Amino acid sequence: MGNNIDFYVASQYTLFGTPRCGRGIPILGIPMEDTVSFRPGTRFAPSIIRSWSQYFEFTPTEDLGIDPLDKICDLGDLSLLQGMIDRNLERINLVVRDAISTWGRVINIGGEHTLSLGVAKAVRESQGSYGIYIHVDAHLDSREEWPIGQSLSHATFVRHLINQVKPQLIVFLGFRSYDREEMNFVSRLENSILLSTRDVKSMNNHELRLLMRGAIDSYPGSIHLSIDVDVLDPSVMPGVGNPEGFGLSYSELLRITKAILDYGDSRVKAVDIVEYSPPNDPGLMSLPTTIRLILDVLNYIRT
Ligand SMILES: [Mn+2]
Repeated sequence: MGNNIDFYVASQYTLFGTPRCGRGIPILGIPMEDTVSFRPGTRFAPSIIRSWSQYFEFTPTEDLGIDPLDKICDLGDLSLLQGMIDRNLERINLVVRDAISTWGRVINIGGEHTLSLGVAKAVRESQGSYGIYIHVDAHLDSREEWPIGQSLSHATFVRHLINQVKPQLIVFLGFRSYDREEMNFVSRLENSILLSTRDVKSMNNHELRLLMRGAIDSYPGSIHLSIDVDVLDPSVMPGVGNPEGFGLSYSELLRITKAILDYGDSRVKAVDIVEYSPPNDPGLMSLPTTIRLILDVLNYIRT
């Protein structure tokens, strides 16, 4: 890991008890939480996911006859500087870039959604270009400012990503709660696909897969998949900072994820699973679903 080894904290547990990296697809915890606008707590997600994962069966939802844990190794957590957004994003960029260069791809466990901006820069710099950004989220995260006066936060970072990283295609999936101004902004984007929660729910699996395949085939280059778990319904995933009703079911999210990982294949350079917030999770009832989502991503991602 070159000179960036100082930025790691080796955790007491590894995810699902897998070896530290190593060989395989690396899992990196990014406990960034610097720009929270409502209920805090995402910084605690990577460590609690690791410790609880020891006690689960490692069975993915769809049994493909493979052990998804054979594919991965654990990088531990990134060590961050509380409240220092720019330095943290730069550190994420450095370490994720190293990880992609060394292992070909990386799976990041957040942390707040803003970390995906650092990951996007790392994808761009490791590949020399940036292809498709896929934003699976109840929100568009594309406000000009939020809170008012703050340019960079977890509610605005996609606008920075568009301006700084310049994706060839941006896909918004599962949104249902937005400000009119940010909707106007994303509707005017060239090379974008917008599928609201209602749209996703109205499509069958075949239609969804056709659409994902068409999108992925029409642009070459890297794919960066960023999943905010608040895209799920609060009855499934109450443990988030900014819950929104009428969310996706787990099987709807799984269809989307599978289609992207199937068609994206080796072009998928980074998957971010962000915004799980243990302090906002009554009885930690969202934790089994969060762990299952990680396991299902491991099951479908190509080595
Ligand atoms: Mn988000």
